[in-house]
Amino acid sequence: MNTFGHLFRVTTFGESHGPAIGCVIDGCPPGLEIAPEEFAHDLQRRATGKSRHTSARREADEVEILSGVYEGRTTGTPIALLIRNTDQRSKDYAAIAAQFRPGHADYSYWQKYGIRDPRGGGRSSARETTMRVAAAVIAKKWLKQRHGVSVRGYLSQLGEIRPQGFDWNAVEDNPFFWPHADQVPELEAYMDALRKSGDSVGARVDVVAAGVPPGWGEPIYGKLDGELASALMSINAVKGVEIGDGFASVVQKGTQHRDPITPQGFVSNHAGGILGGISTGQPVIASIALKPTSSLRLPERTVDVEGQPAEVITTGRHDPCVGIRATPIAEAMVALVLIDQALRHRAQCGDVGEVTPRIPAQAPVDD
Ligand code: EPS
Repeated sequence: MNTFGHLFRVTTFGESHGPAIGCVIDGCPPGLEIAPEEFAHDLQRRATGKSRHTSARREADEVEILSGVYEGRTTGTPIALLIRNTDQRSKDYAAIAAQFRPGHADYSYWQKYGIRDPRGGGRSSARETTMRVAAAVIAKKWLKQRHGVSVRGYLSQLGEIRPQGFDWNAVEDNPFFWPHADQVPELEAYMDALRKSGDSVGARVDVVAAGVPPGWGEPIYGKLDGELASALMSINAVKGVEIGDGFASVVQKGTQHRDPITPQGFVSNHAGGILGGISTGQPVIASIALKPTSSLRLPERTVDVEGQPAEVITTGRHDPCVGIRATPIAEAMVALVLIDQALRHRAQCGDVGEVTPRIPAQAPVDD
């Protein structure tokens, strides 16, 4: 399955070392202004080669709009976007073409299809996420213009390190998407030591969608949180998804977890902006856990395609922490779910309106 969404449907194609990657977006509302230059900001936020802490591969990631846009506006017909690959170095993968990297999709792809493109991980490469981010540039723009929704993320944990403060303004000013500027030197030193050691580490990313109106999401099988979980879990290396308090809810009492409602506003947001699979009008909050990268230069036991024991060492240009580049990707998946749910809500319930005056997201006082 390479297609995502119901009414705003995105199909991606391409491999990491193939000639190009691309996507087709079907169902985009017509009349939205969009120019090729508008893709650059988010694509550069996600790109490799931007700091010494990520893969050194350098791609221009320039989007060509092949269809669906006329005189700068979407026409409602399929939008095809293409990005040509220019910096493949496939020889790095020759030595492991007949081996499996422990912890990598090499093994499961091979067992499923009986064939794989080993160059750069082929379709299992994080390169594929480029097109999700490109498609979400359109989704984010529509969500902002039509509903005032903003979708922003940040790195909320790197290995054992957690933010000691929070400022949205800090997030875009460092290569980690870290919300506390004072800790950036600590992160740099941590990543430098990790890179020297040859090992990798996991991370956590939080995404906050503010301005989502109440009512988006479909019970029972199209729940907003269910679709967010599926969308976020489809990102390479994601091993866990939480909505709101997530797994912390396990030890909470009901009196702690519920979010009191006053006419002035919700008093807290343990629910992460979703109740019964439907948005409440509070910020939608989702978090993901990303595993440590499996492409390591440190040797490990494996087998070859014949099942014979082997030792694997991965050379090439790899991210010691894929989580560092995951913030724009997580934002993209949240935006793609939101636009799809917004269009579905409009189709079925567009005439309902807001039956009770909207409860503001934040209350000035507690209890
Ligand atoms: C990746 C391995 C590296 C990364 C790549 C993701 O690829 P290569 O070995 O071809 O340099 O550079 O990331 C990207 C190319 C990208 O645009 O995100 C992997 O194994 O997933």
